[in-house]
Amino acid sequence: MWSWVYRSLLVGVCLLTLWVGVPAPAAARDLSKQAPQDQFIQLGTADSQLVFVPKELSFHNGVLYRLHLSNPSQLKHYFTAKDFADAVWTRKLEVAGVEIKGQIREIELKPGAAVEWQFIPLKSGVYSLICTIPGHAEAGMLGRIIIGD
Ligand SMILES: [Cu+2]
Repeated sequence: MWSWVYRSLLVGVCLLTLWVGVPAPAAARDLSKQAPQDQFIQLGTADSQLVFVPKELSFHNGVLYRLHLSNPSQLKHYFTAKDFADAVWTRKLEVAGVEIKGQIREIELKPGAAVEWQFIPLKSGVYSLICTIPGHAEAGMLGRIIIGD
C-alpha cells in the first residue's frame, strides 16, 4: 500500500520536473517595430577633407538602426558599401518627406544633403565603405563597417 503511494508520488514528481523543465517557445518578435538606435556619419567635411567621419561604424545583428548620413562639404559624395547593403534588411530610406522602401545599394549625397536610412543588420562581417567619385578613395575616403552579434 505505502510503496504504491510512494511510487505514485515519485512518478508525479518526475512528470512535474519534465513539465516544468520544458522551455516555452520563445515569443516571436517583430524586429521592425523596435525604436531605432541612431548613428551618424558625415561624407566629407565642411573644410573639404575627403574622409568619412567617423571612418568606422559598428552595428549588431537584429537591432533596428537609423543611420543619419550628411554631406557638409561642397562636393558630392557616395556612400558605397554593397556587401554591407546585402547584409542588412532595409526598412526605409527617408529624405525630405519621401520614404523609399526596398533594397538600397548605394547612396549619393549632393553638397548639403542629408538622408536617414533605417535598417536591421542580418549577417556578421567586416565590410568596406568607399566613396566612388574618382580620386576620393585614393585621397582617404574609405571606411569600414562592422556587424557583430
Ligand atoms: Cu567623395
